[in-house]
Amino acid sequence: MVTPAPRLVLVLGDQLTPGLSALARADRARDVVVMAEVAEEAGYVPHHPKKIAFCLAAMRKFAAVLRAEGWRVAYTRLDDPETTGSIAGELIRRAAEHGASGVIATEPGEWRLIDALGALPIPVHQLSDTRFIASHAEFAAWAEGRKQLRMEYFYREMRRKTGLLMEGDQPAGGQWNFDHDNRKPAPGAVRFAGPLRFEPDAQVAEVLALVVGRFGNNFGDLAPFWFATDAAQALAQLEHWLRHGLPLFGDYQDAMVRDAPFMYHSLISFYINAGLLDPLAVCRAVEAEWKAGRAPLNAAEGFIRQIIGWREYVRGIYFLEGPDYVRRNALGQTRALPALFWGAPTRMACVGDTVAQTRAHAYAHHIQRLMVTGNFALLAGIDPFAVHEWYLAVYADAYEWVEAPNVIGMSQFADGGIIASKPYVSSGNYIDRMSDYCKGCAYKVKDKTGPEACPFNLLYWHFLDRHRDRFAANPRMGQIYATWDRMAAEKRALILREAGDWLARLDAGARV
Ligand code: FAD
Ligand code: DLZ
Ligand code: SF4
Repeated sequence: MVTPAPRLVLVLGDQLTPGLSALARADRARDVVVMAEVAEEAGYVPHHPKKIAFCLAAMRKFAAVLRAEGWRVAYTRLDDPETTGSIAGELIRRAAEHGASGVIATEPGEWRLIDALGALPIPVHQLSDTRFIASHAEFAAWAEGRKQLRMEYFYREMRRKTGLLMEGDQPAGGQWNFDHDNRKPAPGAVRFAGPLRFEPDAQVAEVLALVVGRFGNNFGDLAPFWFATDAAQALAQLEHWLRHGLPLFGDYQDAMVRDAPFMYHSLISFYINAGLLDPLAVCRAVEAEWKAGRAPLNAAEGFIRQIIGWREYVRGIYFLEGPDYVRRNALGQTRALPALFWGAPTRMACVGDTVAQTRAHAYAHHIQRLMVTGNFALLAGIDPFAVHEWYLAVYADAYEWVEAPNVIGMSQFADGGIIASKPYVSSGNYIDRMSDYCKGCAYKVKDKTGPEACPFNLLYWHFLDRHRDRFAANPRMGQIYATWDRMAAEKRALILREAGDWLARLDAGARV
């Protein structure tokens, strides 16, 4: 009997899941798994060293799991002298080496790689990524014919589909959404000690040495490295947070405290996105905490909404809108990304602290990403593509399918309002209400003009004024424009002049 030629089974750095559709379709007696640490993936944006180390360490450990389960794994290390340096190149090289008849892959999370696989000179079968709750077809069917693609309605569909927090066909507690309970301002003290810190073992230490040598100059601190790098550790982090973080997650979801970078957040996005934790299983564990009376409904619902609502919804938008989505710039903003995003000193405590935490941990929580750095970039008129590349580089959970809709759509309004019905902009007031940053800032949040005026106060009106044609007719923004119009003409002129001067100093590289 002739043995059929093997097929290559591609497993990418964010596909570290035993039940991956490509593995499920393959035959471990016949096929060869291909995993490759490659310069192209490590370098298409200047990733934070912690992100690279996490990815490579988790890939090496996952390869060991597959081998233990009987798979043949052709694994390329970053420093392999034979490497071609790209995923496509490694597939071609391995196909020749093993006489493979084709490639079985689970669809990657970035158009860049989907296109690269599609262009290979060998047959490639790209399967759906079944780790998500909604398929592309389901999302497209939901979106079909709707004027507005509001997350809230999609989320309700996902609640019905999964049965999470449902009592028959009704939402538990009689409400779909408990967001109004989740806006408490910064607490005096944060009782959650933050994520578990895992001591690097020998395998992780080897990766850290490689990363420091090759990517030590990238923005971001490699040490101390404490991320989970396998499924068991990721599960331990989840369980730790369920007990100690979840109960107050809802209450303080939107709050920011200077010395508490993690607040009550779960820090599991790295692990879910890489495939070490299953999103649905995480949600069922959260629901079980609520059912057992250990977590309130506002916390459980708030968290589950982030996963089966936002996470699924942004992925749906990314694939529905297509590869040009990341290049959208509906507001025509063109300013270069200022050096303060890469750690140049700033007098703004909120921005400086968020960037410093990002440098230290490859992490910032949602409200810092949205209402501090994102808000600042939008108000200052920064080119959304540059903002997108920054977020993609600096956060350890960033892959384009999830990062781009959050940045281009939700945060920068560069998609013209597909995701957000109005831009997420605020003056310093919001940051003052939700954080303790302003107390320790060189600027004064109460000052609307003058040498110490909070830049968010100046830039807020500058933004609204320069985009008046676009937003004045938005029913949710009429009130804001009415307030602006009621101000004396001299005051408006002063605000715009001071904002312009501040932006000129920013462009000149001054410490602002
Ligand atoms: P928690 O606050 O504990 O939330 C729980 C989980 O919900 C997260 O782990 C995540 O899986 C999911 N989630 C929450 N909000 C979102 C959202 N808006 N979109 C998708 N999933 C969500 N998330 C990423 O995973 N990767 C990104 O690159 C990313 N970029 C972002 C950029 C901007 C401008 C904004 C505003 C948000 C971005 N988010 C991104 C969403 C969110 O900020 C992170 O998921 C969250 O901060 C991760 O930390 P956590 O695990 O502690 O989350
Ligand atoms: C993020 C990342 C990095 C830094 N390095 C690799 C790598 O060397 N090999 C790999 O297979 N994947 C890596 N990744 C994750 C990929 O960039 C990710 O799979 C794609 O962006 C698709 O989401
Ligand atoms: Fe940020 Fe303005 Fe508050 Fe300073 S005063 S921390 S710049 S919001």
